[in-house]
Parts: sequence; C-alpha cells; structure tokens
Amino acid sequence: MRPEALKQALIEESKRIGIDKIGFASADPFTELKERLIRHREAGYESGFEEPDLHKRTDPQANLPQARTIIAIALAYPTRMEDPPVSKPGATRGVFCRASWGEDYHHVLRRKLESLKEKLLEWVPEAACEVMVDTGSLSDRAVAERAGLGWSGKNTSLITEEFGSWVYLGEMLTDVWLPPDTPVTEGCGDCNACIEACPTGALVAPGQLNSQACLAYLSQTKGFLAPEYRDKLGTYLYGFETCQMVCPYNQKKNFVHHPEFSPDPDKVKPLLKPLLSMSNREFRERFGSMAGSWRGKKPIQRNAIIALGRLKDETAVADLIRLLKEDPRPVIRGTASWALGRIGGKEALEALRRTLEEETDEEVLLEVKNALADHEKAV
Ligand code: B12
Ligand code: SF4
Repeated sequence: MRPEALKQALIEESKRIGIDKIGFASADPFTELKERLIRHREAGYESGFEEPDLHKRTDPQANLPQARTIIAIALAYPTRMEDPPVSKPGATRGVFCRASWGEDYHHVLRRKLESLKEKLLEWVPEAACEVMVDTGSLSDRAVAERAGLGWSGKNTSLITEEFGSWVYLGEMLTDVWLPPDTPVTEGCGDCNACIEACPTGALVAPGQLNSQACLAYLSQTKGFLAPEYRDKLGTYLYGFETCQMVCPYNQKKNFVHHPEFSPDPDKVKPLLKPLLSMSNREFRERFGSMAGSWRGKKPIQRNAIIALGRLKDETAVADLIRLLKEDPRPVIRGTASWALGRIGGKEALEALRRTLEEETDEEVLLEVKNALADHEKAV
C-alpha cells in the first residue's frame, strides 16, 4: 500500500476500534523540548515520575532504531457521574480524580494500540513497532501536539477541540513512513483561568508546572504531606484537577462512549472511614483495577485521614485514635494526630496528650505538638 493509502486505512481502522483521535508525526528528535526539559530539571520542577534519561525522552530513535513515524492517539473520558453518592455527616466521602475513573487507562489504550499494531503488521509484515502509554520514555503530550491532536494549554494539558483536555494519550512508534499531520494553533489566547485558580501557584508560568507544588503530584507522595497543602487538597484521595475544571474548553464536556471508563460511584467516591482499616488485599481487590491505585494504599489512606480532619468528622475520632496508637507507619500516625487536632473534642485531645508520653518517632511527635498547639490557638 502507498503511504497515503496506508495512513487512510489506519485512520479507518482506528475509528472502527473506538479510538477518538489519531494523528501522525515525524519521529525526528524533539530538540526544543530537550532544552526545555533541561531547564525544567535545573529549576527542580520535575516530579520524579518522568523517565530520567533526557535523550530517551526526546529522541524517538533511542526507543526504536529507524523510527520514522509516531502515531498518536487520544481517548476521551467522562467527567460526570449519574447519581453520585453524597457525603453525609458521619458518612463522609473522598474522591478520585476523573483520570482514575473506570478501568486503568493504561490497559485500555494499550489494547487499542496493540490492535492497531496488528493491523499495521497485516499490511506491512516487516514493520517494527513500539507501543507506549504514559510509562514510556517519550512525552505523550509533545508527541500528541506534533501529531496535531491538540495544543499544550497554559495548564500544560493537551487540549483537543472536541473533548477539551479530558483525554488520555498514547502512541506507537514505527519505522514505516507515513505522511505527517500539522500541529494545531494554540487556543488559550488571553485566558489565564488555570494559572489564577491553581491553589498552590504550581503553574509558575504559562505551560510550566512546578510538580513539587502540584496537588496532583502531592496526592501521590508516600511521606507526610506538608501542612500548608492539607486544606488545599480538599477531599481528593488521588490526583487533582482544578486547572482542568476551570478551563473554558472543558466546560459541559462529558463523554461516556467508552464503557471501560464509566465510574463505579462507590469506588471513585468511597466512604472515608472504611478506607482506614483496609488490608492490602482488600485494597487490591477493590481499587487495584483503577489507575489511582499504582502507588498503593498508603497515600490514599493518608489523604483519607486529611479529608476526615478537614470535614471535622467527629464519628471518625475512635478510628483515628486507634491509628495513632497502633499503626506501624509514622506517616499515618502523624497525619491522624493532625486530623484529631482539627476535629478536637475531649477524647481526641486526651489521646493526643497521652501520645506525647508514649510516642518515640520524632516526626510524629512534632505533628502531635503542632496539633495540640493549633487546637489551643483555635479555642
Ligand atoms: C510526570 C507526569 C505527571 C506529573 C508532572 C506533570 C507535568 N505537567 O509535568 C504529575 C504527577 C504532576 C502529573 C499530573 C497529572 N497528569 Co500526568 N503525566 C506525567 C508523565 C508521566 C510525564 C510528563 C512529563 O514529562 N512532564 C514534564 C513536562 C515538562 O513535559 P510534558 O508535560 O510532557 O510536556 C510539556 C512540555 O514539553 C511543554 N512544552 C514543550 N515545549 C514548550 C514550549 C513552550 C513555549 C511552552 C510554554 C511549553 C512547552 O508542553 C508540553 C505539553 O504540556 C505523562 C506521560 C508521558 N509519558 O508523557 C503523564 C500525563 C502528562 N499525565 C496526564 C494526566 C491525565 C495527568 C493529570 C490530569 C492527572 C490528575 N487529574 O491528577 C494531572 C495534570 C496536572 C498537570 N497540570 O500537568 C496525561 C495528560 C493528558 C492530557 N490531556 O494532557 C499524560 C499524558 C498521561 C497519558 N498518557 O494520558 N503528571
Ligand atoms: S484555563 Fe485558559 S489558559 Fe488555562 S489551559 Fe484552559 S484556555 Fe488555556
């Protein structure tokens, strides 16, 4: 098949298998991006989840020798739940960000790309191909941008005309040459809504994120969450999305045509208290199929404790005291003391004072002292 016909056939096939957007880009090195990534690293803005090798991140041929084309795809995900469960006094709930609703997107996009690869191999049996979704070395956004799927917004997200930024991205490298598409024009204009709305000022310049201050990143860390971020996280258990929620291109968008991404309301907005006593096995069984489970249960439990503290859920005091006394993880004991200080009440304060006598971990002790001091200031 000639390149133009092959490209057309791949586009048809992508529609058949439920890919929402497809674009084609050259596999030339991302030279400008490399400069940007160097400055990003020097400024200390990386999250640590990125591929560390900048050469691999910016040269497609370092991932697939002789790569000539990158086929980029996007799949839209839903933003609204029908009949979401509501938080009630004594039955408070947390929430997973939308990018973690339904089945883990890595699996869904990989299946689509593998199926596209099979078709390409039918047509070009000698083709070399490499599929990537999120965990690959390349910048999925930079690839999607070059392939014309959308533009990089000031919130750093790839924004598509049809679906806003509510899309997952993935790509396939191949040594087959296919005619490239043209990038679309940037559409943010004078808008700065995301930069203004970010509660931590993590968007330090248009299109530049300091990951260390980004709540999406901080929600996934396993250590203590610095006190200044605790109120700002709200009731999020995993991820964060204010910079997407405020974007004009994302308003009234809710794409429900992929059944894989449809959320189980009780899983994506779970009751907080039961999360505190979950075993590893229960966690895997209940949340293991979601993208938001990849860091294990500890950050989710830590965030659940923070949410209980913020919501001042008095019915959680007994559970929090149990954690303070018995949990082997200092992060959980320390965060529980913060929450108890927030909720207050005789029982909580007595438990905190007792802990001052019994606790040996320095960080936890500091949390307990701060919790008591904060409480005294508040009364
Ligand atoms: C590390 C990582 C994170 C980190 C850091 C994010 C960041 N902005 O750098 C953290 C944990 C914070 C994170 C959070 C989220 N992530 Co994330 N993450 C990644 C990962 C693994 C690498 C990203 C990376 O290399 N960042 C470094 C920066 C410098 O590069 P970049 O963002 O890829 O590319 C930008 C720069 O190159 C810049 N740029 C290049 N040239 C130029 C020139 C100029 C002038 C300017 C201004 C900018 C610019 O624009 C590019 C596009 O924005 C990618 C998967 C992948 N392999 O690419 C997913 C990915 C970016 N994440 C994704 C998602 C969904 C999210 C969240 C929405 C999840 C959530 N709800 O919590 C948030 C969004 C937060 C945000 N505003 O970015 C999607 C994004 C989809 C989309 N539509 O854009 C990706 C692509 C995963 C996927 N395959 O679908 N993520
Ligand atoms: S909120 Fe405004 S500035 Fe930010 S990404 Fe959307 S359009 Fe661009």
